[in-house]
Amino acid sequence: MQLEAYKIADHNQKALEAHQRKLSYWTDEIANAEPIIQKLIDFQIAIPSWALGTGGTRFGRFPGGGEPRSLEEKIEDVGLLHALNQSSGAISLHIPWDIPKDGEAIKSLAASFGLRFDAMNSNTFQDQPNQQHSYKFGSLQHVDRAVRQQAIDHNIDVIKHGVALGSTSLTVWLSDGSCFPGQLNFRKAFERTQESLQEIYAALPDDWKVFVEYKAFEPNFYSMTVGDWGASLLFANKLGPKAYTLVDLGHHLPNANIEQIVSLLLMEGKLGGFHFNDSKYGDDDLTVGSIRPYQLFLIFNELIEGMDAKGMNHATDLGWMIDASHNVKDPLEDLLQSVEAIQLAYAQALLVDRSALEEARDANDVVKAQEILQEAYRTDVRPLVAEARRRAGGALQPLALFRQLNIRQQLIGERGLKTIATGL
Ligand code: AOS
Ligand code: ZN
Ligand code: ZN
Ligand code: ZN
Repeated sequence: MQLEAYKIADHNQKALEAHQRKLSYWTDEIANAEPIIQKLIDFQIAIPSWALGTGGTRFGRFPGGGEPRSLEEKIEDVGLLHALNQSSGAISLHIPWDIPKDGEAIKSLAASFGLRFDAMNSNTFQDQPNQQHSYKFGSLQHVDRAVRQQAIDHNIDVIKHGVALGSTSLTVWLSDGSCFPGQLNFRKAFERTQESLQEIYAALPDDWKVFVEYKAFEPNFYSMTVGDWGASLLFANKLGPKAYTLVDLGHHLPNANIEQIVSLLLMEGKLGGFHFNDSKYGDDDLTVGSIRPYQLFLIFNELIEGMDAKGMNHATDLGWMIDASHNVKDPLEDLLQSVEAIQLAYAQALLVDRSALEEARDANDVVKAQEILQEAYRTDVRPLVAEARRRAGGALQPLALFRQLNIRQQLIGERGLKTIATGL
């Protein structure tokens, strides 16, 4: 289904008066409201194809109905999100879950919804039917050259699919590692992984980037070969200028200072992109901003500081993506919440008075520094974010409109109650 523009216009018309009252504070009192609104309009967050279905856990799966049955329907779902919020203008595909049968047709379908293709994701953490070698003991790190070659070839194949769709980046997340002490020679595993990545790197087109995603644990529980930002940065540095580190918010050991990691990676010019989600315990992949919104704000604070210091373009110079998947919410409602949480944190971080903060730091005024950050964090920026959406042609209240229009019921009507999206 496609969301007709008049439905959004009707909704906005009804909500306009109340919205303008809230917005007037901004336009009257805040000098830099306009540039913030423009930055919010420009900022787009890619939706991963695997977040469009209800995620499973290792204990069970409870699909909610009307889930996309094909790549075409996944694109349609992201098109719906984008029509509602005008901030989800890209989709990130996963091979082999989303192999396009006809690249040109898929590309023009996406374009009809105003979508482009973000990073392509390879998969060497599962064995596929008819696959010759197993990844049980790793892929790019494997002791057997033939297994490594199979994984390398797969990644190169993913790049080819991406080229056909106009994507310009590859995300490599490896489950490689070991479950028990003694199982793996860490150094040799690293070196083999490095060699394999080098071959993938060599196949990258000129304008492509490769993102090396790290993860502290799971599915391997003793060691992960790309286990932290240190390992990822080592790989990225050895590979060359097209290789970057990718930060997934759920991939750290408990209480890690992610904002500091972000700051240092930016300093090194090696931060490539983000997988946004939230968590309390591990790689929980919960809705962005649902557990630790202050951390999210602090991360954006460092992102803006570091990107501005390098003259980077917020909207285009890093890969912004959600990576979430869970089993109790409507996936589309959840994604609307996640995108909004990201925009709120971004807007709040844009409000930080940076020169005052530097002054407070130089004066060792710890209290002042904290006040400056929390002043921004405690500001209600929802009217600004809504205004950015409205100006871009989206809905003032995307979630409310999604419910009013009974979109899920319509999708169930079209697709059926018992559909399962391919993915995690
Ligand atoms: C796995 O934990 C990583 O977060 C991956 O980025 C992602 O979830 C996976 O690639 C989906 O296939
Ligand atoms: Zn991830
Ligand atoms: Zn993950
Ligand atoms: Zn995750």
